[in-house]
Amino acid sequence: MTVLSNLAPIPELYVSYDSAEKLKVEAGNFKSHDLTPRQICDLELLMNGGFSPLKGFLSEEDYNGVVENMRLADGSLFPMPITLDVSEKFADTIEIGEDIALRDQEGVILATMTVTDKWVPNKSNEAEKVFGADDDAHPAVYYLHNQAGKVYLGGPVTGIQQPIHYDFRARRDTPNELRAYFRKLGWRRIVAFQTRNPLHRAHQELTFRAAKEAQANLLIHPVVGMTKPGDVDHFTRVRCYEAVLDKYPGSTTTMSLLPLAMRMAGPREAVWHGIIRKNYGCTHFIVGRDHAGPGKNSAGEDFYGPYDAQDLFREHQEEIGIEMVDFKHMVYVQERAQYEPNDEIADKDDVTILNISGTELRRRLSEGLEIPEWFSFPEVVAELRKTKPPRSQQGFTVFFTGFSGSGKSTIANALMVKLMEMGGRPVTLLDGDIVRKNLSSELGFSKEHRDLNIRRIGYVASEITKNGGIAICAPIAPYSATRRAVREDIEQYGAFVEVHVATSIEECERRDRKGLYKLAREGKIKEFTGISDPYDVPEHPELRLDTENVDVDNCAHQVILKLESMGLIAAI
Ligand code: PPS
Repeated sequence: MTVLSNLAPIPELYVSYDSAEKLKVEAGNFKSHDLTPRQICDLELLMNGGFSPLKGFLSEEDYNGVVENMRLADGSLFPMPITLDVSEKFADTIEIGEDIALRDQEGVILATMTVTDKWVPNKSNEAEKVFGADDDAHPAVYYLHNQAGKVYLGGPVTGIQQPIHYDFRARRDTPNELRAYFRKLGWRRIVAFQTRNPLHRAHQELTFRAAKEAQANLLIHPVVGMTKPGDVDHFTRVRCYEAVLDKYPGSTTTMSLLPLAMRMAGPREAVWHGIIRKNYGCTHFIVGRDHAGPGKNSAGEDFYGPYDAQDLFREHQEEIGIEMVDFKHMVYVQERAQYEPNDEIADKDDVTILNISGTELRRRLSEGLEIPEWFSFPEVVAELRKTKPPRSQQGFTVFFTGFSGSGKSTIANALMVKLMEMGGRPVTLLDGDIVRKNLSSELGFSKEHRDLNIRRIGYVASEITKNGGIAICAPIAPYSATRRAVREDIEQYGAFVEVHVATSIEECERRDRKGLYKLAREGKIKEFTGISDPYDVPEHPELRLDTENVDVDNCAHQVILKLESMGLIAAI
């Protein structure tokens, strides 16, 4: 197929400046929905034409078509349900035909929507059909079941203003801005490269080759909306991309940032990415091995086959009007000191092929090990090292859990002193009793209040961890689901070391240091953990401490040894 770009402007959903000002005032009286970060990304691409032909959040009929066979009710191809999920409580207040205001997280009205549809989706069916499995290990399925509201609202959107971005403004373009840029430069064949990772030499080589093969100019089009949890943050990535841009021959290549919220939907996602790039004026699109793959499912297997995305894209490229350039797996051939496509190396047995996987790269970064020049550019490695110092310099949280009187506070204090003696990072102790005097002074011991207490401790610990400090927490934290949630909050920024202080309830009651067990037995304290309220024993803590036959100093020392074995403190 031969595609030449049609760079005429595409329709946007914005009203004119004057009308926007009026509409904004009017919309102040509408019921309003505060958009989630993902919905803000979706809205931006709806309004600027990136999701063309969509004119708003999907109606029920369009949704059913997209879920079942990747088509809107009018037959146009669209593989991803772009839906406005809301709470039941909000949905109950909305009448069909009503206009609502869509606000960002600070309350700024970005758009209005006329609600034409309101329905409760079958989320399991959506998960099966769109993502291939109803399995929470898939990040978009997890989102669907655990974060998205129960009800979907659909209807056409009227754009008032773009979401506000304060970062990298000069690098952000709407489809029409990019089309105008291509027109101005006389670019008629443009190959887009989608990425959510830093670029290393192999990527630079493959994108360069793809552009040569397609006889096209190159658009590096990284996603800066939402990517897979755990990815390198986009601030770091953009600084890395800027360093790599200099490595391409002058004026052949440009970079623009795409505010997309990825779903990691593999084959469907690839087709969606193609439609978006077509809207941005591109003629070619690079599709890799395992494009937008979400990793392993809960049975430890890949969600999609490595070439499923390429196969589905090939089927639809004519209709989208964008040609696929399939990704070459580039490897480094040491003897020839260059990158070559793996499947084109005829003398494989006679040469040394070098490759560093993503996992190996992360290991080297976290342990402060060398990253060779053949693998990446020094500027990129320097940026990555700034964001991800070795583990022994990163922040982390030690989270003690156990019954009242189990010895958590005493061991936590001893640990704090030992860590302060070592120096290097600030140490903060968030002890159960102290937190309840300060941060959570108004809370009691109902399940709801305990959860709130632990989530607050987790929030403070995650901030400390993010900023390179050591947080030591010592609450009872009786419920495993809450501990898991706190672990997830903290692991975005650093290690979470759960230590179960496994003193038995009998021993705690025998010690009864504060006299509380006696009162609990007498019914004078209600909902007392271990007596009249449950404690979920941690199944897989990083460390379990037996305090009944071991002294405090030794317990704290066991924690230090654990931290050392995890690389969190330098060897002692
Ligand atoms: S929780 O469940 O994690 O929110 O509890 P936490 O904040 O760690 O509890 C701190 C101390 O409160 C005392 N206390 C009780 N504990 C358990 N159940 C009930 N009903 C209760 N009422 C008061 C108890 O002494 C806890 O102190 P520690 O330091 O654990 O001995």
